[in-house]
Amino acid sequence: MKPITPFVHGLNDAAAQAWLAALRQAAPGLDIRFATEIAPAERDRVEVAIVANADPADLAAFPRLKWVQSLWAGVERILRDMPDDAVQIVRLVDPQLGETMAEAVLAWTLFLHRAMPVYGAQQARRVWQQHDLPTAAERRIGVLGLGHLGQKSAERLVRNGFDVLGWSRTARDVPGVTTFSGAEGLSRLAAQADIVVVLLPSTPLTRGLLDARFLAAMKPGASLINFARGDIVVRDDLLAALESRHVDHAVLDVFTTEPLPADDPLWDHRQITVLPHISAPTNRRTASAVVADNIEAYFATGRMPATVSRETGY
Ligand code: NDP
Ligand code: OXD
Repeated sequence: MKPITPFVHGLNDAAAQAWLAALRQAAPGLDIRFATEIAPAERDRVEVAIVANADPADLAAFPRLKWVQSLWAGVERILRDMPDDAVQIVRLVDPQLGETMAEAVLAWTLFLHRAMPVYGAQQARRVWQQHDLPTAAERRIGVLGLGHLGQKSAERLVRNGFDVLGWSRTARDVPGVTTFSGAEGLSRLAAQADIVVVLLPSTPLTRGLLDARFLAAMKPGASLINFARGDIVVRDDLLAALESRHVDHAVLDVFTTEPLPADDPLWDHRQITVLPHISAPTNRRTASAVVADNIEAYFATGRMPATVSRETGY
């Protein structure tokens, strides 16, 4: 008998159906169903659930649930919704997601490196003016967070010839990257980087981390790319730093409220590029293959994949 694996979600119907089809195709050894299709008598056979924006009350229906596999890489929401550590959380670690994020980091770093905001504004005013172009090697890019996504992004930037710095909680060794850790390391990175790329998880220690103090420590005229979570950057402090031109430009893909409300002034800010949380969209096919491998391996060996730490929040 195939292990019954509920897919518990808060997605719209079309997205839920598309995910269910992709998950079933990737995991023929599992009996994956919407939670509502699992009969009461079957519920105590469930050990693992696949979740995407799940309502914790729906998971409470499975008394022998041991772990949940999230379809997302970020876990701040699921940690908030499931504070009880009786059920372990496995987040999505998909090599394709790393490649997609690395591509986005390179694309938007090049956007800033090649002064696209400046030339875009010039075009609007029909101004023909050329600016000096530093080489990639003369441009220092600081990547905050050297995990699955940060490391691949840093490596991609190195391959493109940039001078790359990286910062993480524990000391990391990434080929070609000058790495830092700890509070002092953050200040040292901030003082040197021309572009800071944020790829940290949202945790009690990182929420509000990029505040007036951090922004003031940044190199004058540097820019910021936030592809992680909106609450890591203090919005009003960033606006003040942009206003004073200490920070030149911010590319923001993530916000404390998403979708960003239509009347939010960030939409019209000339020094801000707004993106609708698209830097690394989850690919249903590759993510489903990762999820299938994790769950099938668990039923074959009894070994759970690496779980999220409730202590560190990631
Ligand atoms: P990982 O957990 O693999 O890596 C997190 C990195 O951040 C690690 O290097 C970790 O340090 C570092 N870190 C965590 N806390 C601190 C701290 N207090 N001080 C310094 N460094 C810290 O996460 P991923 O790389 O997979 O993902 C990062 C985030 O990207 C996700 O949490 C999610 O919010 C966001 N994301 C955004 C997407 C988008 O489309 N915009 C798509 C997917 C994810 P250490 O190495 O020492 O553990
Ligand atoms: C994620 C995201 O966490 O898309 O996977 O932000």
